[in-house]
Amino acid sequence: MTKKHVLALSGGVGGAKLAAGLAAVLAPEDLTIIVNTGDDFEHLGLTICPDIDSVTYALAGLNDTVRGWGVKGETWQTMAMLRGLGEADWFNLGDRDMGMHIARSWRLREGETLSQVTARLTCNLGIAHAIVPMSDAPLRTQVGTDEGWLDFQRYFVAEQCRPVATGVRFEGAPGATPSPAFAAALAREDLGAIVICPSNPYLSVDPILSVDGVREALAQRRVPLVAVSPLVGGTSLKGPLAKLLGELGKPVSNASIADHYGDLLDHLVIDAGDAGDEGGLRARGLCVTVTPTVMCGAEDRERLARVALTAARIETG
Ligand code: FO1
Repeated sequence: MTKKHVLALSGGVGGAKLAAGLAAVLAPEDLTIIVNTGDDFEHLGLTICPDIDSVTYALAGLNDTVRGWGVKGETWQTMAMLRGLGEADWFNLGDRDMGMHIARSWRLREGETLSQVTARLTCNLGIAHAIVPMSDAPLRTQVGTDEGWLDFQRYFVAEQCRPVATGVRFEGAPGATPSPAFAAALAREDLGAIVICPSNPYLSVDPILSVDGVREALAQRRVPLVAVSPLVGGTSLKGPLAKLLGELGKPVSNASIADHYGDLLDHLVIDAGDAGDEGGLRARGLCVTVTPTVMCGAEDRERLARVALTAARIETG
């Protein structure tokens, strides 16, 4: 049997870009995209799943590439009305995006699991590849700060990552089991590689690794595990990774990314601007590919996907 199935682990914006690249170069039956749900929260009675939305919109070609999240060509009438009504306006819900949150919340309330809802909505948007929540149980990321523990979206959006971070924890773990499709993908006989997309290891990938049994299952699978580093030129392009690393007392370098994934990691793909990190990474026994990792368009996404797959010894044709 050819072991060619790829399991990709993704957070939001940066991860979603590589996930879209992988979907562009792999057939639907050869790819399962597992998405972080630690950022999810209940807001104004709706269930919001920002990373599932980012991956869904990226694969459907609906994503706003300038803002980095949400739907392109968005309008904001709902927000204006909510504001006028005196309701919370710190988290921006676009008019088109609202359709997603309403549909998801409605179907969940009707008794579907998050996996079932996600499969339904992605399929109805014409996406053939499997976008799978890491768990159907709530596992919520919280950031410890000098102002106390904050729920992820409070830290990220309301506070704009300003408080000094002291730690990260996942409410609901242990106790959250992998979603059925995640468990099935981990057990596939034809699993050929695991690709960790360029998402924040602490805030976006760790929640996935914290789902019951996942870290152990990944360690036991004897297939290449390749991570694409989210650092670019010694910093994070968007998001709080560089600030977070500094506040947690870790160097802002790929050594910290490698340290974080530890024994799980076989191969790290790093940005050309961080070529200076290569020697140190190789000295710890890692395989390294140095390549431009900034993804500005479809061509960049597909090229980086092929680089990651080559590192994972997966043929893309
Ligand atoms: N990010 C922001 O910085 N501000 C927002 O108001 C905001 C709203 C939002 C609504 C729906 C959605 O799916 C994502 C949204 N995001 C927003 C992005 C999100 O907070 C983060 O990108 C992820 O949670 C981190 O991966």
